[in-house]
Amino acid sequence: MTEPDRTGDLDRLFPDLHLAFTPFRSGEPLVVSAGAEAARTVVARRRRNRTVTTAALAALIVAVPAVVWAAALPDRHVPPPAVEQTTAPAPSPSTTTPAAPPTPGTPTPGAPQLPIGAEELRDSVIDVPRWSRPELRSTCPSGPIRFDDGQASGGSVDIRLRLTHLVELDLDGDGVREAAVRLACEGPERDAAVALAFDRDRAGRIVRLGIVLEQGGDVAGFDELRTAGSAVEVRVRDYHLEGLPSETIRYQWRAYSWNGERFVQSGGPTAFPPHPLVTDLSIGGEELRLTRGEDGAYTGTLSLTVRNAGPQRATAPELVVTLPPETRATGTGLRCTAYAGKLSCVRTLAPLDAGRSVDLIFEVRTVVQEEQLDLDRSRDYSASIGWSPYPESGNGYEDNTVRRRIVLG
Ligand SMILES: [Ca+2]
Ligand SMILES: [Ca+2]
Repeated sequence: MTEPDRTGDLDRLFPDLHLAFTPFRSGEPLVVSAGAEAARTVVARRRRNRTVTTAALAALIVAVPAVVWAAALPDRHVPPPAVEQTTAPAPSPSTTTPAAPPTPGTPTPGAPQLPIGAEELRDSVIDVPRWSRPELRSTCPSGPIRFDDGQASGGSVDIRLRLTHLVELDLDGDGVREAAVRLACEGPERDAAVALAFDRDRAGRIVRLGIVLEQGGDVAGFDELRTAGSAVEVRVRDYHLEGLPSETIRYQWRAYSWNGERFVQSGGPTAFPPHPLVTDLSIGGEELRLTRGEDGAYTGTLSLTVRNAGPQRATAPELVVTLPPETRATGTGLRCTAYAGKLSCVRTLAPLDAGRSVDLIFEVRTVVQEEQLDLDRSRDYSASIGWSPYPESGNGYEDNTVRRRIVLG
């Protein structure tokens, strides 16, 4: 039985995997420091309001259940849930903090702080934080941006910002709902997201309270938000969705809470355990020397070493070798195709256990007359190893390709 010719997939194999995953594994901290000045203002205001309103407004308690507005944002014509007001018993003296005198120039305390609703947030100006990944900054805008129906132009026809998965909850325990939302920067080669929380400033305007979570570290992405008490729970995944078998991607719910200064993880796992389908392969090779034979052809031996640093057994590592088009390569299991001005060869290796290495040898031979050899061109070969379609973690791809000189002598 003839093996299927997969050489047409060469361009897709390792370079694309590398490109697809490296941007989501930049090693940046999971929780980006928020601590905006607005947040401090809000907290200070909240302290004052709580002090005063506990005594003055003991009869009014705004009982607000945490509301999750599921997967897609709700139809904007659906009104937000009504705020239910109930009469509560007067607080006992022991829990009542004496009212502080109002600060001159500040709004008269006593007016209940309005919760933030989905409809309002979807049609407001949002202070989009600067994207922490440098490669996003040129395409994904930041700063104050007006959203219309949950969307905003990204400054380019191909880029748009979109609000999804809005949740309403009382982040700071003052009895009034704040809001958190997933903000995505979408476009070609772009799938970035940040979860943001919002509150109101003293004038009642919506301000960004902090960054709940941004993609980075072991979080390749996240696609859902929900509430758990005063925490925002985020469903994170360990790999990008594109180009991978769905069973490869794992999900976790991680909880983040506002500590008065910033969001910190308050629940759920803090890391993904080693992936059963991900291991760290690497490849090494030396300069390829071709010597002239009696028939005028140049020949040489290409020696490569493939290693598996673990932690898993790679059941079918795939080798890709790229050579100049004037050459042919032969060796066990090697299948070569000349196209696009180069010779590309692939070989599927035998299973390689963690901690083991294998040496590979191929014969390389020129197939044109010496005068046809383009000696002015850069003469390199490259060899890459991968366990397609499974990605490597972190910066694991950095040692998966070797490029060396070819020397005619
Ligand atoms: Ca609150
Ligand atoms: Ca590697």
